[in-house]
Amino acid sequence: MIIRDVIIRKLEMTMKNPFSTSFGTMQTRQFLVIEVVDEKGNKGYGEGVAFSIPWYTEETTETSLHMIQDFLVPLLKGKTIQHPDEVNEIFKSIRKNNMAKAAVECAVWDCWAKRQGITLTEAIGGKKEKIDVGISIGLQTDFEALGERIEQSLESGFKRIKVKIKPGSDLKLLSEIRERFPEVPLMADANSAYTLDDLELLKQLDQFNLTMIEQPLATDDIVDHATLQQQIQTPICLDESILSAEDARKAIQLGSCRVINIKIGRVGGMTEAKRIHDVCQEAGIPVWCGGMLEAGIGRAHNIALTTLSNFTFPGDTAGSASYWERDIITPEVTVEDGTITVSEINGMGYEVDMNEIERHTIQRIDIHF
Ligand code: OSB
Ligand code: MG
Repeated sequence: MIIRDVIIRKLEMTMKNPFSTSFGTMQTRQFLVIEVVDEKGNKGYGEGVAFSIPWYTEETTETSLHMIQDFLVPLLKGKTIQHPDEVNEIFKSIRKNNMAKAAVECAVWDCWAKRQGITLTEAIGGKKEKIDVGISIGLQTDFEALGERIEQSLESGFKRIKVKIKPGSDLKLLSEIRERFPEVPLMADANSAYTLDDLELLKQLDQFNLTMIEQPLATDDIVDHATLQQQIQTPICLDESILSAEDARKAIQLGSCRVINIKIGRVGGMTEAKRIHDVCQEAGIPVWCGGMLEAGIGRAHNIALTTLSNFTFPGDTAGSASYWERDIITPEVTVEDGTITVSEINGMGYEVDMNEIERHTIQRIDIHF
């Protein structure tokens, strides 16, 4: 396969609800859509999940656009690609910028699967026909609002609830949730809002029977997380700290976590996501698929990834309607009884809705080799 054209689009869409975490609130979502076209005319799509502000990782929509246009796409020029795993190797000369890499790499995966006449799920070796999903609920203004959101999510059938916590909005919040929903599979995501100075507070999380606590400490830490895991019963799940299969191996070896959240963008693509899955499976560490408030293309890739066997906890991949008035794919991703049925359509499993994509495009760059 030889890539002949790459179209980079920057889109801006407004989410139905603002989403708040310990690092801030967002409602306007800027993201990239990468379209690749091979020499036979097959097309593939990838979504660049970086936010417009560098609060989750250092990347932004603009930095990933720069990396893709000026460094990553030029590396594909003239290359014959036998298998999409090769893209990870081709991009190795560029340090980090994982979300930029993943956007292009996922487009190549989609294109290659279509060219082979198989689904992306088959292409990566996934086996599930349905995947279990949970929902991540952002920080709310008060417990009333949060309770309402949890209630609605449970009625819709989501398999587990994840809430965001931060200093000042943690123990009391979780105890209120537990009072009203004693049995619900519940987890809390701190997005790095604590340090080991908060050890006494973090120990108290054990009383809430959380399935896990996600990324309590610094984004780049695996040492303090190991110290913390020794002092608490609640399993630690790492998100921000794991950028590669090597990171996963080291974190597991140190005892820094008992679960890993895999996000394709954070780790630089589908190939690296599969590797982390395999490293974890080998070590008996379950994984689940995280979310980046994706539109349909990113969501489709997440669904395919989740079909791998060690994705044993429900992921954050809710349906399109949880985020958007109207998604950029058809059909939209729907959730029934807390599960998504994996598409049998070749490639990523959904058609792109070009009208919707065009409607939200605020910048477009065409590259032809
Ligand atoms: O930490 O998992 C996270 C959203 C934006 C940035 C980071 C995170 C999240 C979520 C929401 O928790 C996941 C989703 O619903 O897509
Ligand atoms: Mg997280």
